Amino acid sequence: MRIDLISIFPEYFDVLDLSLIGRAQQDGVLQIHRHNLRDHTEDKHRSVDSPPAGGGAGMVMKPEPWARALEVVLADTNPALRPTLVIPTPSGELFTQDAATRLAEQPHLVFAPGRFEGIDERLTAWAAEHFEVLRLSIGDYVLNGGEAASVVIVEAVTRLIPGVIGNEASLQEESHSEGLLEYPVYTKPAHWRGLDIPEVVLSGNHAKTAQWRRAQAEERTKSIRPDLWQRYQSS
Ligand code: JBK
Repeated sequence: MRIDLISIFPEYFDVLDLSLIGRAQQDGVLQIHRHNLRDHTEDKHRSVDSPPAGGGAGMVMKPEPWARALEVVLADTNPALRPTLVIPTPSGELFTQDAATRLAEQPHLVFAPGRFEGIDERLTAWAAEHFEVLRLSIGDYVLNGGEAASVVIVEAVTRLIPGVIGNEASLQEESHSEGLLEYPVYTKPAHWRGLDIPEVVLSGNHAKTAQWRRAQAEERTKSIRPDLWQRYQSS
């Protein structure tokens, strides 16, 4: 998979050189390209924002530097493969594990994380001629920009690509892939600071342990995430 990230803070994405994603790049499973949005401005101040048309608070990102940066990415892309453009925004569709699974099947993802009050709406319309455009939100809270959301999406998506994480079983068993929260987990020692591992977990009875884990997962989901519980029951 190829990933292009365009930002006024391209160094933000240095974290993607660490750990499993860094290894995947070294192994050639992933190609990650970073671009500085300001390299695609034309004025001497390299400005990327201006006040909102119609008034209001804050600043809006101008569409032209984004279009130029995206054209540079397109120039380096097989035109037959329509890349996916991800615009992280609190006004987008909620990014879920299902969305991660779909994105993991794409050959080329491009991220356009905005700062300030977001990107001029016309950028989306222009980009739709060249990209599959997805406006995605990672959740209902306020961030300083789309960079952190981009990192979250890249991590959730790339770990699903064969060869990025070693252990397929742990990938499968992960919370959310079944629609339930994870059951409680323990490790040695059996007694720790006056707290014990539940007996059934130490019993060596795999059927009983599996039953207990399932019950715990259901109990947790019911009380902590009634929204997930409803969907789980109706599926
Ligand atoms: C938020 O993807 N998001 O959720 C997001 C992107 C950019 C700014 C934001 O405040 N929540």
